[in-house]
Amino acid sequence: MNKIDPKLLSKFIRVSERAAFGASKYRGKNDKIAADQAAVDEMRAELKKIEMKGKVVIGEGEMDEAPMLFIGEEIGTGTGDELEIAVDPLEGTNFTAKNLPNAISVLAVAKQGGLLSAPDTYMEKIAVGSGLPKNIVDLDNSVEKNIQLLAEAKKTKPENITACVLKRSRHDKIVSSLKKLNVKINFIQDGDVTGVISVVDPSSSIDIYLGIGGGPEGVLAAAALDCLNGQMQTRLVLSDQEEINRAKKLGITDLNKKYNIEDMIKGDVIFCATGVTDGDMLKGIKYKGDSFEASSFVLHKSQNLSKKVTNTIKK
Ligand code: VTB
Repeated sequence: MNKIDPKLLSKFIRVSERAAFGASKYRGKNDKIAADQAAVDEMRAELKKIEMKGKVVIGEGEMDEAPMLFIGEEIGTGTGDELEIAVDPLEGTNFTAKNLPNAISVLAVAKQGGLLSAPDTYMEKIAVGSGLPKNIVDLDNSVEKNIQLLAEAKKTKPENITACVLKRSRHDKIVSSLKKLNVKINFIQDGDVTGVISVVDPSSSIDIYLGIGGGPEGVLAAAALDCLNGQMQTRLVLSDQEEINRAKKLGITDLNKKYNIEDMIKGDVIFCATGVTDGDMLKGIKYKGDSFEASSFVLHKSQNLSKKVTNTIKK
């Protein structure tokens, strides 16, 4: 495997740490736009310092919107390895604005051509943890069938399965199927990157993630699951011609393609997430005088590395 230089790992951790710090200043301030902007500014400033020929493939917006950290934006010093970066400087803008749990700053890094360039549209997602038969669940199966197959593989009954679902009316049908099977449902208000990752988190009781969320968030979660041997399948939801055109512009030709992890993430990958507010996976940013403490979840596939780190950093 063409590896990402392990020396870059601490630098990427610093990127999500600083972005989380930026967002943390707006916790409970009821201003999700300012919180997002602060995370973007910090993330961008930190990415600029890294010795790489970096390119944003998943960012804050698509090319013609020209925000900061847009798809196609070149970042880094311009020397070094060619890397692709997927960012979500603030996943959980509502959580931050209301000072609720589970806001994170997140990024993934791969070698050139390693990340699916997903448009900012919705995406169907289904994910399960490690140690299960390959392709055990499938987006084309009914919810009932997927749950039955999963329960059988886990040598248990559907009533002992816990599913994580984003609380949205578009998921009513999924929810009623789950209820019929007596599956336990863990609803989340936002933040399906954390929701999907919960299927591989040993401290969580989630067995399966189901539903429709953001496309960019899907690729970020896939990066994490790839490092932790989870399974995930996704499919873009393109609801009008404008969205179809946007997908095509990003090089997507088969609009109905079902993506497994290996279709979204190729080769080596790094994943870093830092807590903004306290959450299930991570603690939020803590202020300590002229420093702050940041807790991150860090993965690097080629090093088989998975760790939680807490660093103290000068403001
Ligand atoms: C999704 C989900 C995100 O926002 O994008 C969701 O992937 C938006 O869905 O994790 P709605 O349009 O229904 O609100 C998040 O929950 C947070 O960014």
